[in-house]
Amino acid sequence: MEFPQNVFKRRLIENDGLLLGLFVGLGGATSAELLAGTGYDWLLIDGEHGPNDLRSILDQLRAVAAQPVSPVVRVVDHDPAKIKQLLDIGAQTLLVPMVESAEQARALVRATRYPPEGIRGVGSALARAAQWNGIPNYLQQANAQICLILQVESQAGVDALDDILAVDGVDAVFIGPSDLAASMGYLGQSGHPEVKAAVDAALARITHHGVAAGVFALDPNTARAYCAHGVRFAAIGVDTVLLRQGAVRLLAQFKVAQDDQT
Ligand code: 3PY
Ligand code: MG
Repeated sequence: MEFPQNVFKRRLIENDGLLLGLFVGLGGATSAELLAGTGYDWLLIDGEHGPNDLRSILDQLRAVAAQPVSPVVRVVDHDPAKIKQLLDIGAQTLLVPMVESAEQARALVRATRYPPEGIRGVGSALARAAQWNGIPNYLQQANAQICLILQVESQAGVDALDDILAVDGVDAVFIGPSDLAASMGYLGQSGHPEVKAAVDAALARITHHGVAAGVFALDPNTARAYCAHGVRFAAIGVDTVLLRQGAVRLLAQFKVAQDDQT
């Protein structure tokens, strides 16, 4: 059995264009499977805000595995034990929220690597990631296939950005405008000019540092403007938002048509 290559990491390294992604927060395998066939480069299975646990994330990883889309799993916190479980069920690319220091970044790198580089516990006989020891030399190959994305989304994180970027093993840094806005005193106003300027500046710094930059923006014009800073991967939608907007729009359209007839 071959070791599954991390396509997302390879595409970042090879500079394979702008990778467009969608946040998946519905928490179900069927919706994840449906979205996996819609043409996005990557899907974020959201263990931070979505109603997910280890089993629902496992179901979604299985559901998207047959499609040419890269799953990225957002962890709920920095706990190395939870990170270990996600790696063991087969998540290769992790997005870690709320990173605010180089010390946290170093601890996260270590949580995702087997010794001597890190502290990941060894349980490959029990791990889907290793095909339950069906992949020869899984332990020797695993570290190289991990893609670690750190999410900077607070003023403290932005202040520590240069230190975080200098940490070996950080594959990418993703800016979260919603939490950044909140920490800047603009709760619910991620489109505020000062927030946008902070996002612009952070993305430019990440790119300047030679690290892959990522960002989240639901407004297409804002997303395009952010991407001008050399952004390598952007989340441009959320499944829950798309579903709700579609339902509301259909109802409104039907009612307008009905009113026109009367
Ligand atoms: C944020 O904007 O805070 C997010 O976590 C989404 O990227
Ligand atoms: Mg956030």
